[in-house]
Amino acid sequence: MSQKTETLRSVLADAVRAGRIVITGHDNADVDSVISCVLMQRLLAYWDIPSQIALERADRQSRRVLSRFGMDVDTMTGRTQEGDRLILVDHHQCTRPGTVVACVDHHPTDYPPPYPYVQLEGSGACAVMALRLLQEAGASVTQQDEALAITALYLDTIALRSAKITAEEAAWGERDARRLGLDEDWLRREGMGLRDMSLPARELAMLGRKVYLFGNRRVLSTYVQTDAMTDDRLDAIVAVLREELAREAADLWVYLVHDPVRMRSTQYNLTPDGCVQTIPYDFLASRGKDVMPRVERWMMQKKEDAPWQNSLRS
Ligand SMILES: [Mn+2]
Repeated sequence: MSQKTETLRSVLADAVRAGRIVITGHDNADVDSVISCVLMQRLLAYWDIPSQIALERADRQSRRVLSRFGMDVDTMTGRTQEGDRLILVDHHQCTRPGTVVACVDHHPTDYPPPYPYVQLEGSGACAVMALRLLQEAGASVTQQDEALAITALYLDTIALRSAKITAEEAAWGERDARRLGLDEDWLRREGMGLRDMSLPARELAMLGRKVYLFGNRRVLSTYVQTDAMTDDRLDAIVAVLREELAREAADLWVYLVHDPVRMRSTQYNLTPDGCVQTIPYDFLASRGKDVMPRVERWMMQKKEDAPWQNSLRS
């Protein structure tokens, strides 16, 4: 067992004496969050530490994808309680009742949280970090574990194309998908996740919704993956976002349009004063790696009277 896994094991062995151990992903859990929970629970089972998975809610794609593996995501949702000891995977800001004892995440931050065990790394998928922990702990890793981690990797990196995945990790993912006999066409299709742009603007505006708390500032973010965005659709989506920004009384809404075909992203920052700032990327930007750390820095440093435009230069 590595030093890292030994530290995690002893933190959890202490925690289980204080309360029920609950593993949870981010709100509106995506495939990577769900699979990270499953693999983390495998690790705890290997250590004979009882735990439960309790997601706030799971998104539609995760329901569809996990059912291919014979798993029912609905059995993994549930509430947490004040006395619970929480393990956060695929996020590091706690949004639910309970005391966080450990966090394994791949969303970088300049402001790491002070939990007893914190592992923040720049991996394409958090599920890959969980798979590595299983291996480092000496547990026997099954083909199903590997297949789950590779699936999470494809789906969390726009089919291995996002800027958050290294060339080395992408090559490993592709090689192992082949070795395990996974359906690569299906992985690519699910990973690219191209949306039907005839869907209602409200639906296109609210995909992949996440809430961030940066100091006392509340930031919401959603995104869409498409190669067919038009000015008209974008106007309709922005109108919905303006409404939602006001309704949520948030400080900022970050909307991302990822075009996996042309391999580029555009970021739209909507502020309560009605402005929309557009930031183009000439690559597929990652919300966790390229976008939110910069927004976090901006929000943490922003003076009340600072002009929005000046503070996002980096
Ligand atoms: Mn993730």
